[in-house]
Amino acid sequence: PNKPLTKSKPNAQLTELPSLGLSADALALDTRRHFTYTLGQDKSSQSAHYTYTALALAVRDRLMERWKNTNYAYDGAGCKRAYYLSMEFLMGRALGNAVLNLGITDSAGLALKTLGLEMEEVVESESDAGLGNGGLGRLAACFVDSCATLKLPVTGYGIRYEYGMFRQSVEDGQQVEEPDHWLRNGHVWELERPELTIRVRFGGHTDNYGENGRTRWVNTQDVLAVPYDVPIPGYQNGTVNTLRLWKAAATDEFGLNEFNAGDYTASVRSKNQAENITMVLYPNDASENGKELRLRQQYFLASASLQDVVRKWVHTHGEDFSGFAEKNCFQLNDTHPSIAVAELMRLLIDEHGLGWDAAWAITSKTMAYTNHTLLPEALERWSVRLFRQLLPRLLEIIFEINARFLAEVASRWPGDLDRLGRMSLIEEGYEQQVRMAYLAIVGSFSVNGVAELHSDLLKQGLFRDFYEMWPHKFNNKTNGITPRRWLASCNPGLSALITEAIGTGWTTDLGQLGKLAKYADDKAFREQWRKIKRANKERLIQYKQAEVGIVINPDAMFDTQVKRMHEYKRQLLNVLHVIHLYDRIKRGDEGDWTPRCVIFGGKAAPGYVMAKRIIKLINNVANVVNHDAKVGDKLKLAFLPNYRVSAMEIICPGTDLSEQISTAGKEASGTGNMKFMLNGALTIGTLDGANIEIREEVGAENFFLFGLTAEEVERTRDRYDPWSIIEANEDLRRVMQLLESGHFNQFEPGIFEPIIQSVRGAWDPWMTAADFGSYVDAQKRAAAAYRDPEHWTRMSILNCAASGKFSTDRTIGEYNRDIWKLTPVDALPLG
Ligand code: B1H
Repeated sequence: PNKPLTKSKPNAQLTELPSLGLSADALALDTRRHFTYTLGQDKSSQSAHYTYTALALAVRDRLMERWKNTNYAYDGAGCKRAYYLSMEFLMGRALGNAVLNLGITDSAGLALKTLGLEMEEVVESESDAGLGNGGLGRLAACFVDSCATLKLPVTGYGIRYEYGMFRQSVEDGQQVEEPDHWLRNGHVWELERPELTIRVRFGGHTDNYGENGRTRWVNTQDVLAVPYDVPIPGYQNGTVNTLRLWKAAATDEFGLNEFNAGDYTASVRSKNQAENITMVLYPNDASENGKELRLRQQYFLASASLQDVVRKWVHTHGEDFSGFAEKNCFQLNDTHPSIAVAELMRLLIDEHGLGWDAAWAITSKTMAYTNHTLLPEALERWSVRLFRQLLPRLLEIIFEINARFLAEVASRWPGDLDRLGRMSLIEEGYEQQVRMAYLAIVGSFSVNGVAELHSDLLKQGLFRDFYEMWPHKFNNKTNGITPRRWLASCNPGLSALITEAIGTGWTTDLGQLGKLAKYADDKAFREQWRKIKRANKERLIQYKQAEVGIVINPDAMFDTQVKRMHEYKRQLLNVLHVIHLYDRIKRGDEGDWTPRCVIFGGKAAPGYVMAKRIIKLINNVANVVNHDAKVGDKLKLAFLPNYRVSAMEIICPGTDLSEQISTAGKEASGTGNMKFMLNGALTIGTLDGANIEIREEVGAENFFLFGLTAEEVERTRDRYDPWSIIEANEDLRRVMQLLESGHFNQFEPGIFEPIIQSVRGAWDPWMTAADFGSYVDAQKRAAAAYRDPEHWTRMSILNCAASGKFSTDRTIGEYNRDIWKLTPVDALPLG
């Protein structure tokens, strides 16, 4: 598709256009034009989807001109660039974010009004781009927003999954998964770029040729990678960066053998095989997938993205790679794309003729690795056998990297064979495995964790040997969230009040929220603050009540835990507390009661039996609690199905109490904790991940702390005795009795046995019983605080005021200062 015109040269005439207006009139006119001409609709059209698409196209046009001018500026500056390689980008919806960042929220709303439409309704037509599981994918989405806002030349590279995170429904209290065919109604926020297609190899074998014994990888089965570019607008700064997502397509010769052998249908079948690579997102959060197709996806992403960058380099610099490392940096989002280390070596050596040492000098100055979890079940290992079969050339390179690396270890620690075994990129055993995290560390100049505690634990534990060898590589980058989506866009009421008090600066300089602290003592301000929270709670009820079918009292304390379902996150501890509250009501212990609505949301990996059983428990307890007349308004329990980005945009502004209750040492950072804090919720939490830093910022008196510390968890482990804990705690004993009596599963005998066992088991790695008592105490303190609205509102304001640190603008500023070292570049002004 990139065949140039030879006789005529129309480029300038075709592309030179006056810039598009941002007024309501201009937007309304273009929306009508797209509705009529692009989409072929007329006055009989009833479809909400077409009105959404028409407006989105009008907005997209305005992004397009800025996008072009951003690329001109980057190319013209010849600046250093960074690339964020991630298997997940959990973008959510784009329209509201685009109008906010273009500064046309009001005019777009007005434009729709003149057409008889409401923005709130129109945005609902857009499906979430759910190309991620949870925190790791959403972090990538917040990062690209901040990069564009900071005018940094950063490109996101990811996969255009045909099916994103599955849709969750609840039947009989159980999770049911349905495919998320999010592209079904078209996707206006992407631009296919077939002319930039890249070939990715799989299979085959290697052989040596020429006098110098160069290696080539032959007889491969190639797959095409077609880029789809998504615009990433900065906040009202003229910059539009690029998220480039790869789709797999078959080559023309794919299936040719079968075709020539006369088996046409078999040839088409093998075409499907190629396209399978980008068909579906693996729905496991913080645990390994271990499937061949997953390794294919990882290599596909790494190879296509690196080839894309190298191709562009060669286009401007020829085969001189001496300046490559000074101008390019790849940030690996967890180990998932870490095969990039070996792939860059392959490209430089096999395709561009560099020697090993030159190639290694470039690679190890170009790669940077972020670790997101200490959980052993998430540590990626790929069997050497699978590697040899799928990526034989890459395995050779990994072996060579390992040989040279181990030689270095041996010379540093002569005779320390134990250490060699521990640090080897290849794990020996029944079957040899490649340790992907070690490959990432060895090949990178920077290794970072995602919160202070997490980064410390990496150095002391998982990566201790590597820290000893290369202390300078290790650093911390505490996570953040983008204040554009997570306050300006999702909470217009609070945003307006904040802006009225302290001005608009906070949207790009979140530290300015500190100026709110003095308003905590202003009674009139507190009154307004409370009114807005109350309206957001009404909005939450309105959006979600239908889904849960119960009547919710907006004056109750909204106590929310939304995140992936995982044992280490301890949704179970929260349910045990709900059962305890129910038990208190039933036994008449209702003095000084704070009405509460406990809200859960989250998806369980389809194969994670225990997590699914906990969903079932939540729903069964809800069924009993919500229908008990004696309980009434005192306690409600709701499981909101299909938790996702767009749901959080309604949930976090309407929450009073944020549940961040993981077993200390297990949640690397958390980012939901930050969204709630920014929107004025108080946190009940353990000393885990970024909770520690949240508490530091807001002060101990404005945070409900409970539970063992990470150190105590480790120290207590061998002598953990849940039976005696349960015996000694009457509240917990009664809760366990209710559970064990089958009170919540009268017609489903035994279904909660595995959950009961997990609480009672001395092997319980999450130590739920150990923290129950202090959790109940902290909940009591929260309930008491909530009964004093002036006091609570004060703390709510102080939480928001102290959340400035948790902007991804700060996080990305640190990545840039310490790792990428890019210079911001202004987009060219519009013509
Ligand atoms: C996080 C993952 C993750 N850590 C494997 N690790 C996956 C691992 O599909 N997989 O194979 C998917 C996801 N996700 C999360 O990252 C942490 O648990 C959070 O604590 C952290 O806030 C988030 C962002 O750093």
